[in-house]
Amino acid sequence: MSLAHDLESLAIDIAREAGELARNRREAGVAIAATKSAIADIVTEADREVEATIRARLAAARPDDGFLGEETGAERGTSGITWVVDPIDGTVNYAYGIPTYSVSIAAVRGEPTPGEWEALAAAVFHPAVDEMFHAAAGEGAWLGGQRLAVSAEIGPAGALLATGFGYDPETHAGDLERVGRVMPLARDLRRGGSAALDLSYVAAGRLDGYFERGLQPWDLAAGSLLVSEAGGRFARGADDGSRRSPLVVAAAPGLFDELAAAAGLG
Ligand code: LIP
Repeated sequence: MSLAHDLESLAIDIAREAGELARNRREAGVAIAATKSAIADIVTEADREVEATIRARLAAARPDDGFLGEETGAERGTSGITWVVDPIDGTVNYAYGIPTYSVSIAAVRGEPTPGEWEALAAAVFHPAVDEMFHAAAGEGAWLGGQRLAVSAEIGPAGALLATGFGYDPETHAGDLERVGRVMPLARDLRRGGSAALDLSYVAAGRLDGYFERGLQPWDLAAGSLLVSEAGGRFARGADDGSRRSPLVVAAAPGLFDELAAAAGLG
């Protein structure tokens, strides 16, 4: 078996265990532990517990690997492999009891920076519906045992798109202006609240395209590999020196260029 396949298997096992822990904590009741970049950017005690569980399992299995997690930050390893982890992607949904949240785990080689890393393996687990999206580099994208492919074509009514909005209210005007530019391409727009699931749905052909500005590496690391392994295109704009991370666009090949241009991917 390839290294990518072995990393994928480990990611799947840990994502499932972590997702079941997150679901159990949700059923027992969720406490907001703190706010982060903005008052709307919350972290729950479950986020912290789930990330600690993932980190411990990875350290036990592959002690020389690095780690980059949403809640506990970065730790360099010596193996050249770094795990990029969002323990609960869709934290606000999770806190409100909306079941659209996921565990996102990716293994990358090289500098753990989007655009510089080589993504090797991905697992995105959606506990509420027991769906495991996974991929190993060069070995396709899968939902369980079903091979995934992005939309083959965009229907006559237009594209089904998804996006998201930043935690900082100051960013909403620009985000809404971007939606206005993109809507002529769309039959409709979804705002699910988990970037990892949005990207997984592009890979599965459940969405034709996705665009959002402000994502962190852990939001997109696994989902971007799923999209590319499912025959889709994923791109992240250049850093403009602002606090806000660049726009990302993911779509089926037939839609990507038009969506990227309308969304303003520089
Ligand atoms: C979330 C993303 C979502 C975005 C939210 C937030 P988190 O990640 O998955 O797409 O719109 O603002 O960044 O914070 O729940 O891990």
